[in-house]
Amino acid sequence: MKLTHIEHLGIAVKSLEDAIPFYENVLGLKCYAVEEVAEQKVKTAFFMVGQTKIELLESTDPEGPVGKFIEKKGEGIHHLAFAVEGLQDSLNILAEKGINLIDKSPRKGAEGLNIAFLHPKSTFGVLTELCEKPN
Ligand code: CMX
Repeated sequence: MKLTHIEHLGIAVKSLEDAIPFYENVLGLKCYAVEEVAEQKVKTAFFMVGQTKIELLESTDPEGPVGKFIEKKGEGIHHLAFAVEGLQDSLNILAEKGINLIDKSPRKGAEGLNIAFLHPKSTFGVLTELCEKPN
């Protein structure tokens, strides 16, 4: 497997409207995109810090993954996403090693990336995402 960098950090918030001003006015970052990912039942807002993104996640459905997370744990760090070279090959390697894959093959995520999640029960409590830019 070849992880190249931390692609983004996902942070669950109750409201993008409430959270964005903290990142912009207090931390001095710029929100460069807001995007709804209907399949994931979230609305996302992106900020760049160096080569790493911060992805704020607001749930659009209480039964979605972020809605359930906030209900159970409250706002906070939701997932860690690594950029990887060769996503499908990496998933095959992880499956061989007995890692619990939420996605056995890549699907489309925000910003057109191919993504796949690993279950937090297999990754020491951190929901882990692997991302790859499409060719
Ligand atoms: N980080 C760490 N642990 C988490 C978690 C998270 N983000 N979300 C759930 N868990 C834990 C739960 O606390 C629970 O632990 P316990 O059994 O100890 O209580 C366990 O995982 C299973 O939780 P669950 O409630 O039974 O299962 P869920 O139905 O909530 O599903 C998960 C959990 C991770 C499988 C689901 O959220 C998922 O498939 N996530 C991947 C997709 C996703 O998160 N999309 C949103 C972001 C999209 C984007 O970035 O664009």
